[in-house]
Amino acid sequence: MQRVVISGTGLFTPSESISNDELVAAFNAYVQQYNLTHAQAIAEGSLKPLAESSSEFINKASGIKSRYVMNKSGVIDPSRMFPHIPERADDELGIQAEIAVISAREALAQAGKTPADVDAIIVACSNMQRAYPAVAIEVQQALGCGGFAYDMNVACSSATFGLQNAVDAIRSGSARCVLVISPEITSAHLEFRDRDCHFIFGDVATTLVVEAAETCTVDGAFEVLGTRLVTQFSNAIRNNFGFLNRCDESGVGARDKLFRQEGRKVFKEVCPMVAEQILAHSAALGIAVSDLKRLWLHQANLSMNELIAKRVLGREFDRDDAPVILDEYANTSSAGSIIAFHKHRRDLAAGEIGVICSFGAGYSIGSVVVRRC
Ligand code: CO8
Repeated sequence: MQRVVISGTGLFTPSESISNDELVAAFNAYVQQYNLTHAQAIAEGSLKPLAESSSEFINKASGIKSRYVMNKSGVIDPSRMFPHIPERADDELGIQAEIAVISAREALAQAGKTPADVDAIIVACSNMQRAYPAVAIEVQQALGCGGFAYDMNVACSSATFGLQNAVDAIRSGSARCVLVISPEITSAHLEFRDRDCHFIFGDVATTLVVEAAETCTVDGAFEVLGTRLVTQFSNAIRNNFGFLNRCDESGVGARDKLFRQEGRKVFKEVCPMVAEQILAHSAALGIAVSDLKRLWLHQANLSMNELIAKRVLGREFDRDDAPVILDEYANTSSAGSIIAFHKHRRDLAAGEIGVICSFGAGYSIGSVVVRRC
């Protein structure tokens, strides 16, 4: 069977970051204004007052300390509470394609490849900025690549699902070098006026260069030993935004057209599934748990990752075993585990093994077992 490697990674990080304190100050100013505006209805009992948020809660419940965003001023303006991202003309490069291209160029340089070497691009992320043409095809043109390109969405698991598609394409011979790009502008689909989730997400773009081992020219690539995907339907993480919305005017702009979740339920249901998947996947490949050097986990919640790492590795949580980037980046949906891989893989010695694992809405879980070449 054709051996496949990940030979390069790229990361685009927005220049603007919001600390918990800044986010909470904006949120609480919004809450105070809301309660003032609706003071009469609240006093009459027909409307519930909104409760304030706190940095202590956010840090303790999630481990998140800050998040990068494409636009900070709109998010922390209490009279707006969402990013300001101006529309662009059809003949300009779109914002999602722009950040995708930046991360792709870094990944290609790291892999020692040029756009001419790439024959497939998969843009895999939670939210696409339009229905068509595919963002991936726009990226293909902007980079100057040949071959084919398409978009796919499996929420937080998009990158690992895209990675399996890339590996399968190379093994089947339909491509030799594939870019898996995750440009996540999650701030546009987050309700910053909802205390339960206003702190969760951040923006970023990542790229993986996936190619046949025989074409790889750089040191330190990671061979893909196996990929395993699983899905199980759940409404616990859901966003009803879509093209049918306009067909029922009563729902336009309603809360369910943005991200929402039952965080506790997700936590309880997903953690055991993820630990089981990593253990079963490693066992199926004949890899002992003691040989797993690193877990590059989806970055949604620190306690979640501590629990999963403990269950899989059977020892106390150590950031070296399962690197944490969510403190700085928050949940960047499909890009989270790839940022962890991008930043924390170079210290592995040749032959050492790790697992990239994503999980999220769907539910969906993707695990990819890799070995440093
Ligand atoms: N400040 C102060 N208090 C608060 C706040 C706040 N901001 N928010 C809630 N509280 C209060 C609650 O009201 C509650 O009070 P009470 O006990 O009186 O009822 C108390 O704090 C505890 O609330 P929770 O039970 O909600 O708190 P948890 O400890 O469970 O923490 C988390 C909440 C952080 C959400 C946690 O449950 C979690 O992280 N769960 C996992 C979530 C997860 O992994 N989700 C994956 C989603 S990502 C994904 O799949 C991608 C989707 C696509 C992305 C699209 C981009 C937008």
